[in-house]
Amino acid sequence: MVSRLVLVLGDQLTPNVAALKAADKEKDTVVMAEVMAEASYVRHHPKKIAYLFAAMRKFAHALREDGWNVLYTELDDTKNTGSIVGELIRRSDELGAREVLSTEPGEWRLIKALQDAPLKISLLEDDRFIATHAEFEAWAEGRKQLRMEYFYRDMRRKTGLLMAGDKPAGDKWNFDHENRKPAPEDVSFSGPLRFEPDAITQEVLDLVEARFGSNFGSVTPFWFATTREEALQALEHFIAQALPKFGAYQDAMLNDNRFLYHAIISPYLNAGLLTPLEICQAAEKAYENGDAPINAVEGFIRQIIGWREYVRGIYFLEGPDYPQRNTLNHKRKLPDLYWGGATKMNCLAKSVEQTREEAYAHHIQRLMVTGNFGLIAGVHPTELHEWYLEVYADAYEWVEAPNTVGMSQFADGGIIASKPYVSSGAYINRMSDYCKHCHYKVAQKTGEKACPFNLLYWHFLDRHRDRFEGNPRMGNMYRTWDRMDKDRRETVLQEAELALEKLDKGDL
Ligand code: FAD
Ligand code: DLZ
Ligand code: SF4
Repeated sequence: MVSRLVLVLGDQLTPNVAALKAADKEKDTVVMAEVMAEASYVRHHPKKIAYLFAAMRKFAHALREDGWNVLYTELDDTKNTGSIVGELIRRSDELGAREVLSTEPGEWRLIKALQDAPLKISLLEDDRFIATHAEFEAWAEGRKQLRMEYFYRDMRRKTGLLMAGDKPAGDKWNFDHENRKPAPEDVSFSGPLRFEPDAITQEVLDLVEARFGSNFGSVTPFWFATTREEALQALEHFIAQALPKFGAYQDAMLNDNRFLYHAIISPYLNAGLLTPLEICQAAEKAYENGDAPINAVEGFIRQIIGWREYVRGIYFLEGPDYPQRNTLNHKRKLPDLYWGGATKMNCLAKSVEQTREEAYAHHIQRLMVTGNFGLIAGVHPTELHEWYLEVYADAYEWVEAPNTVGMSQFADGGIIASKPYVSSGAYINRMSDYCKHCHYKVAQKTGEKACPFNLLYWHFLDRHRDRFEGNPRMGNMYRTWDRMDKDRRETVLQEAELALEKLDKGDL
């Protein structure tokens, strides 16, 4: 008789996950399962499903090699019950197990399902993060504003990353003012390391194509790493070839380059193939060896021990209703262009096209193109939340929802962002070459060819005046608007309304 089952979910693929650390290799049985409930609670991008199934199968194999007893359910197994809880019940019955060890899932939905299951399940805190729940709660306690920057400094102190004693390396905590350069002419980075699918991955690709081929996104070409060894190679490749320029061009976008100097490691990090500390230590080493400048390394480390930890803290602090928040009361249905529907707006068309093909877009494409547009067009934030959760290979609610609902849509009322991330076309034009290839004219503020971002930006500010005009960081925006003559303001608002009508008809 087996005493315990050990649940390992698709985004917990490391021997260092809490449930495996607490288990006994000699006595306990690992349960892993490809199930329809997880693969279809949103219509995930086929690449995301394929990546996880391939990585799960290979991780199960590695666990067996390491001496674990693993019960693995493939999606098409005839006895597959279709859900994680169903599989735990089935395996408990089969083995006569009385207890399940599980690492806390990254989504409230699944936490609740495990808590409600008719089984004795111990939910262990997921300790793959720098900050524990208790540490984040203690940090947040009593603060009026939960600003990432202060939390980040605590994480620097806790990890010792880029610290010279109790001072930050380079005498500054944050080198952002040296970053944010516009798009470069040439990019020296050849992009992320690409891996040829082996037989296991190929089998999964066929399965996913057959079962999820109608979801948004193409399953091939498939080049993701699917093992820890490969993910480590991808990390090394980024550190050597792209990190030095990561900071400077972090916010830039290019029509014909999807990756610029980004790491493309979030799918690996979020599923457990890499750990946050090892990634940051590799970057820190590049700085110490003189291979990468402080602005790049600090900026990169801040994304991981700052933003990533911080958004997770907010997700768990705020509770299960967080993803449904809609402070600005936005109601527009998600426009078809997010699913590849025709649009003459080149920045959106290109960001969506690469999302469809790669299950990847970098932060500024997500925030300042698709996110910004959704916000100024008044799209319902829950619809955008579901879209982001579906289309990116790195998406799990704990990280996606705070980024979308909070940072990008201001739907949490300003917990994460101190002001909404809205911009006119000028920002996109400064940071990219998209506008050069666009039907619309970014310099035109009104008229047939006026960039829709220009119109909708003012429409957003005007319709939310009561909420935002007192925001000290937005005073300039309202002053500029108020300085325009009345007729011009009316024209802008009328044309913005027309643009919204066209958007709803799929004609913008
Ligand atoms: P790089 O730009 O190279 O950054 C390195 C690493 O820093 C990333 O791999 C990631 O782990 C971390 N990071 C950077 N920014 C953030 C951030 N804001 N929040 C959390 N981690 C961050 N990230 C996800 O991992 N999953 C998501 O579902 C997700 N959804 C997003 C939705 C929106 C609307 C926005 C604006 C951002 C979202 N992000 C999400 C954050 C960010 O866009 C991605 O982490 C990043 O684009 C991943 O690509 P990369 O590995 O090339 O990152
Ligand atoms: C995302 C995902 C998918 C597509 N499929 C599975 C699966 O079949 N089995 C599994 O264990 N996990 C899967 N996952 C990851 C889970 O959805 C993830 O663990 C939860 O959303 C919590 O983060
Ligand atoms: Fe986007 Fe406007 Fe530039 Fe066209 S002109 S690419 S719509 S910002």
